[in-house]
Amino acid sequence: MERVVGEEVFMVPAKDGRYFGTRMSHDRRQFLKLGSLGAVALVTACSSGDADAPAEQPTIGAGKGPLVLSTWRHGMAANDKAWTVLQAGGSVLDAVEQGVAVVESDLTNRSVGLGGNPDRDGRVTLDACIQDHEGRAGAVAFVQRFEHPVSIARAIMERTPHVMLVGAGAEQWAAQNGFTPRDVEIPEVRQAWLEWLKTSDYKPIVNVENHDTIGMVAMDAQGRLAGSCTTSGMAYKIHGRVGDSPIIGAGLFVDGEVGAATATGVGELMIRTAASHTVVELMRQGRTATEACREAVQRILRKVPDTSNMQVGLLAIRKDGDHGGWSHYKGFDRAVYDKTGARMEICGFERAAHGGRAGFADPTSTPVHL
Ligand code: SD4
Repeated sequence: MERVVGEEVFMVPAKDGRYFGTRMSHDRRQFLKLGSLGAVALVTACSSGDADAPAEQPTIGAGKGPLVLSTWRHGMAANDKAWTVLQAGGSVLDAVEQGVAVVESDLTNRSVGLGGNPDRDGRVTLDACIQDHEGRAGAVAFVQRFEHPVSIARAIMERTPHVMLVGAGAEQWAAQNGFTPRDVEIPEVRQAWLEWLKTSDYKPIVNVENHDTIGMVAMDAQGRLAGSCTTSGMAYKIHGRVGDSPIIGAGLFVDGEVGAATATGVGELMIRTAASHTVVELMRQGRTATEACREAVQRILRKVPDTSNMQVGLLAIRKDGDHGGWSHYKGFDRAVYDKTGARMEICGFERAAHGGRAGFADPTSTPVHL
């Protein structure tokens, strides 16, 4: 599809609750944006009694939750759990914590939890974060021997004045606050690491596991948002390396007024570009979730010189219920759970394969700018 100059595709809610794409000129979009900006400014100024109060950016109206989205196929089991929590009346924060905890406990998973691949010193080190509707956040990085780093992250958020604890300090705090360390030795993981040591060749391979980091974003029936992200990071990384997954704004970002985004792939790329925050800010400016993810992926590809063989996958929920994802290389998919049930959806991508052209494989969203 050719790029349409001066127009963009927007997702518009239809009566049946689904979304369809419609084109809107920049002029009209700008007009609508300014219109809602004016309305917000008016309300803000009236309620505060301050005529000079700065105008807020427009917020996006609450949509039709519940909705749970997470990265890769292992997200199906995580979403199931999150959905059950929401159906039982649990909070959306409980849902995103307990959802990804299912994958953390799965010792067959080689990129999340204690079953993950080790770093180059043979140690499994874990990163995680969580963020709620109010923007409160907790994170933990470079921790060893704890099954649920996401729960430690939540405890840091709720019980300390800090956002992030790392390494030995985080482990000490966790042990003192009700978390029990656990030793896990998986012979085949150790064997693979010993094999790797023979060449010690550190090289990201696109989608080689296809069940990487789990990032989850969710919305409850009232439109409240939350997100979580947890990983054992890149296999055979340098001991001490921390990726994007526990970094608020890089691996996860939630803004209760706008939407939420999370990331998977080579974390350094997300950290350098604050990728999840970028996605949320683009949605604030009026992009659909898919458009925002795509623009953020393209920005990474523009800003970082050599991204060949490096996967980046972003997915997002907009507060009005629109959701989508985009990746650098083909192969990134997302697990979705909404009122119509649970399913996998393929995300759009920039490259089909090495040197391939951009494509679009998302049946739920409208292609833009291909
Ligand atoms: C990291 N982003 O540690 C994680 C790894 C990952 O798909 O997501 N792999 O950089």
